[in-house]
Amino acid sequence: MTGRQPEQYGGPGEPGEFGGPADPVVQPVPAAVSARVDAADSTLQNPKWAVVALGSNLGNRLETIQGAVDALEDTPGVRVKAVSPVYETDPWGVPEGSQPAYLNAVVLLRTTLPPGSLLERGHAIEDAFLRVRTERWGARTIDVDIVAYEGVVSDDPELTLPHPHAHERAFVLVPWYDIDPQALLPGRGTVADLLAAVDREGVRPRLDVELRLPE
Ligand code: A4P
Ligand code: MG
Repeated sequence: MTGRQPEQYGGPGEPGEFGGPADPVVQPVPAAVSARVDAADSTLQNPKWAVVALGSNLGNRLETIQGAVDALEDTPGVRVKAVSPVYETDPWGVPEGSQPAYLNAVVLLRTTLPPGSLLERGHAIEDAFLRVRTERWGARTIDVDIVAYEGVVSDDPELTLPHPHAHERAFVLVPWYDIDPQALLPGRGTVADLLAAVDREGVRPRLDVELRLPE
């Protein structure tokens, strides 16, 4: 008998059309693998809410914040749903007069990215706008902070959720309340209640400028 026998290829299948090896019989996918695939699939089909705070106190502040909003919208798996009014704010956490004033705004996103990937994208946007890190709370062209990601609570220093200072910062709470008066900061309460407890002085609306919601 000439030619190769199917057994040579280790499986019960026929050899390929051109005499090549036949693929072995496909085994059922293990349940653990199916569960992982289903979990990933459900994240992709169930976008989550995220709240991102943007701040700038160097360079063309408004243009940079708009650039960051556009870059978020250009991110696969991210949709910008709302953009807050813009506020001119006194620098927080540093001696008075040591830094220029900030422009601050908050955006609401729907995203299929997990929190860590959203943070990575935020860092990439900071790098793209030549953010330089020399000191903590130093002046910067842009800061992209994840204020909250659905109900996720985490004390991981790489990504603390909600942002550890959001509840005490009027420059985050005021613009957030503007675009979502019912908002809740996980573990802290309603933004409306938190807002009533903070000093809003030093957070001034800039009615003369506006951010565009990307189309
Ligand atoms: N990180 C942990 N959790 C988060 C989060 N939820 N979102 C980590 C973003 N980053 C988070 O941040 C340091 C590290 O924090 C990152 O590596 C990240 O993995 P950074 O941006 O490199 O440094 P930073 O911004 O100087 O420090 P920090 O502690 O993040 O400062 P904040 O809280 O961002 O505050 N005053 C006014 N008026 N307006 C402002 O926008 N911003 C700041 C910066 C200070 N004062 C301000 C403003
Ligand atoms: Mg930051």
